[in-house]
Order: sequence, then C-alpha cells, then structure tokens
Amino acid sequence: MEYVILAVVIAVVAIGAVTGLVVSGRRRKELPPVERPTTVAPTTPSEPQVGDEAAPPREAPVQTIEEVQLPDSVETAGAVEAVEAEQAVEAPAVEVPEPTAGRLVRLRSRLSRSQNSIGKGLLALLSRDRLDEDTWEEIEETLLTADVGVAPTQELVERLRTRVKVLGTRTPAELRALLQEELVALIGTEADRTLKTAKHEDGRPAVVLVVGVNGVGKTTTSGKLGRVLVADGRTVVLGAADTFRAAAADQLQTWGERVGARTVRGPEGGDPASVAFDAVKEAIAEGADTVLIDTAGRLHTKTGLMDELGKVKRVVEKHGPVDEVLLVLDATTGQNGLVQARVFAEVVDITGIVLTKLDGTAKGGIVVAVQRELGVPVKLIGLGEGADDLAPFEPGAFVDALIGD
Ligand SMILES: Nc1nc2c(ncn2[C@@H]2O[C@H](COP(=O)(O)OP(=O)(O)O)[C@@H](O)[C@H]2O)c(=O)[nH]1
Ligand SMILES: [Mg+2]
Repeated sequence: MEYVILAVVIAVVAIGAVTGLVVSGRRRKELPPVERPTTVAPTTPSEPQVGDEAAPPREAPVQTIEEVQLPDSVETAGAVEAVEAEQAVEAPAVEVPEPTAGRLVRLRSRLSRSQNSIGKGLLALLSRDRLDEDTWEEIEETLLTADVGVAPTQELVERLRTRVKVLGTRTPAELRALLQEELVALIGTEADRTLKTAKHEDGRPAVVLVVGVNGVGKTTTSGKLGRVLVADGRTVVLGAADTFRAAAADQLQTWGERVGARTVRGPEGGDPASVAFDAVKEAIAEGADTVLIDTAGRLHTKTGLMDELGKVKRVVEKHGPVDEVLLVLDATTGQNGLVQARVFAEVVDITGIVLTKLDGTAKGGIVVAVQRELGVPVKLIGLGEGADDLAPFEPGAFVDALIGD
C-alpha cells in the first residue's frame, strides 16, 4: 500500500514537472523573437525567469523622462519613444514672444519698490496740511535723490508751487492729477519715441546699431528687441559685431535662435566693422526687414572707442544710412550714465536711449536727466533679465507706475 502511495506521489510530481516544462516551453515560444537588443546592459537575475517575462512590461510605457534620456534606456524603449526623444533634442521649439502693446503697464510692478516709493513719497509730501519751506525742500531732495537732475528738479518744484497755490483747497485726487501731469510734462510727450525698424521702400532693411559701455545690457537688449520685432511679424538678422569674445556672439546667437532669427558672426577678435557690414549685406540678400547690430563696449580709451564705433557706422553706411543708433545706459549707474552718454554722443548721432535695469534702482529720474543731456528721447526701458522684460517707453504709463493710479 505504502509503495502504491509512494508511486502515486512520484507520478504526480513527475507529471507536474513535465507539464511545467511543456508550459514554460510554450511560453518561451510565445515570446516575440529577440525583442531586446544585444546591447542591453547585463540582465538582472529575475529576467531569465520565463514567468516574469510573460507579462509584457514594454507594452506599458512606464519609463520616466530621466530613463528616456539615458542612452541604454533609449535603446530598450519602443522605437516611437526613441524617435520622439530625438526630435525633442534636434528641433528646439521656436518661442512666440509676448505682444509689445501695453507691456509697460504689465511690467509696472517691476519698477523697484524704492522707485515707487519716490512717486508715492512726493504725493504724500504734497498732501501735507501745511506746505512750508521744509516740505518743499524735502520734495526737492526726493527728486534729486532720484537723479532727476538739478535744473529739471528746480523747474518742477517751481511749477508745483505755483499750481498748488492756485489750487486753494487740495483734494488727494487733484494733487495726484497735478503731480501726474507735471511729471509727464517734465519727461515730455512731444518726442517721437517710435523705433525705425521697418524696411525701406527700396527693399533695404532698417539698420539698428546698439551701442554702450560694457555690461549695460546691449546684447540682452538686442536679443529682447529682436523678439519684439519677430512678434510684430518682422524678419530679423542679428549682427554680432562684438568680436572680443566668442561668448559674446554665442550669447546673441542664443537669443536669436529662440525666436528663429539668424545671427551673422565673424571670427573671434575679427574686425567688428566687417561683421556689421556682412550682417547688413546678408540681410539685404535675404530681404529681411531689420538688422540689429550688437557692438562691443569694452574699450579702454575714449580714442579707441571713437575709432572703432565710428568705423562700424561708416562701413555699415556703405549700404545706406543707419536708421537707429540706440545708446544703452544702465539706470543703476546714475550720473555715470550721463558721462557715458556725452562720450558716445561725440562719436555717433544717437537717435534713442534704452534705459536698462530700471527694475533694480531708485534712480528712475535719470530718464529726465539723460534726455535733457542728449536731447534724445528714451525709447525703450529694460525692466528685468527675462526675455520679454523690455518695454516701449511711455511717459504716461511710467508716471502712473511711479505714483500709482
Ligand atoms: N535686472 C536687469 N538686468 C538686466 C537688464 N538688462 C540686462 N541685464 C543684465 O545685465 C547683464 C549684462 O548684460 P549684457 O547684455 O551682456 O551687457 P552688454 O555687455 O552691454 O552686452 C546681464 O546679466 C543681463 O541679464 C534689465 O533690464 N534688468
Ligand atoms: Mg554684449
């Protein structure tokens, strides 16, 4: 009897083993032929288990982004996933910049808090019950601290004194309107602040030269302005005439690539004037609308600066007159900016000022001072390092941002 039981147990075990082999053999046959490439990293101990592989893990896309980026994993990923990953690397999406209309209003919060407090401070001072001499002196100091400049400050204080006297009773709303009006008048609304960036009738592109000392934000401004123009439907060519370092041209090119604008560049240390000339030449050939030429500012002597910048402009003008010469000034440098403005104005006819870094200074009054100094309007202001942080300068919106409306 015991033998019989033993024999049955052996038989059951044997049948079980054979069935197992057959089933696993079938499962093995059911597997797709050599799906996994031979380059796959050493398999984990669990992988040879046929039972484990019967569940098709590769049909469920469980790969994380990190895994897809790893070379080994890309090979094991499905073909579609691999192709998609490749496309993402090869064709960076071209960005669509923000529209420019109303940018200053949108960026108003960027005007530094201290700058805002100057506008609000003026309003508070004007709203005092008694406008005595001390108060007028405080108003004057506030304006001077903001770098408005001595003459414009005195003019403004005079006008405010006269108008406040006429006003008699002063309601907050009246005072605000009065200050708004006088600050806007001080900045000026007559000047043409538009940029000449439209193609000429003869098909020649508009040429914009961007000048200024090192670090003020020329390249950044060229890039941001390029985006603005592209957003407005223009075709733009960038000229990397800052040939001191390859990195400077790379920086400009990166800006251009983001919006699909081509950059013309020369060899490191090459002649800036010839790069500028080539940029305009190529833009003419392509029928582009606008050429933006970014120049170098790291010149140690005034003579060197005069020579090089003068040459760039003269050489470019062989193609026709330059439409805009934008002087970029860093608002945080205050009065120093005025000295720079004078030097540049001697070399080239500046047609517009770009005041950068207004997001980081309380010296917004420099807008007034620099316009007086050069007799040239501020056309653009920089309010941050972001790609769309450049705004057309509008006196009304600027003053509203200062004193709040
Ligand atoms: N906060 C702030 N930074 C700016 C602005 N414009 C430019 N910058 C920064 O200033 C630095 C110098 O700019 P860059 O364009 O290289 O100056 P460049 O030497 O005149 O070409 C960079 O770090 C820019 O991001 C601005 O409006 N606001
Ligand atoms: Mg630069």
